[in-house]
Amino acid sequence: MPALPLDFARGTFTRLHRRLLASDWAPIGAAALVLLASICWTPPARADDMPTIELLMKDGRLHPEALEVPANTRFRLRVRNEGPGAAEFESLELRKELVLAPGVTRNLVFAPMKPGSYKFFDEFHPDTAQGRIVAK
Ligand SMILES: [Cu+2]
Repeated sequence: MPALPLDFARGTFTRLHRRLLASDWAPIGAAALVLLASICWTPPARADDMPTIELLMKDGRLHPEALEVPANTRFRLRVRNEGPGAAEFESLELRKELVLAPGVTRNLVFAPMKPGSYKFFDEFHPDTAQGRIVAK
């Protein structure tokens, strides 16, 4: 789950930012912010170069059921759950899972994959929602 630590770092950065600017420690805060920014700010530029693949989950259905992705390339899967209930993207072979409340969109970043077909499913609707990621 490479996206989570980054989001956490950004959130911490934002909170520190607000607190420091509101205090008497503003000059020291500014210096600390520059330091923090240099630590926290590097990864997003790289992250935004990633190809993004879209998956829609809706009431036990996957659209599309076969996701074509570039092989040997880090990519982002953007999953949207249109509901009405919760959905869970799960792939045992890729060791990924992501729970989505109705109406929610979340991202998952995948490490480069060898060419091949990898199964995934909606754990809340395993009878109807069976898909695969095809890396080419
Ligand atoms: Cu699960």
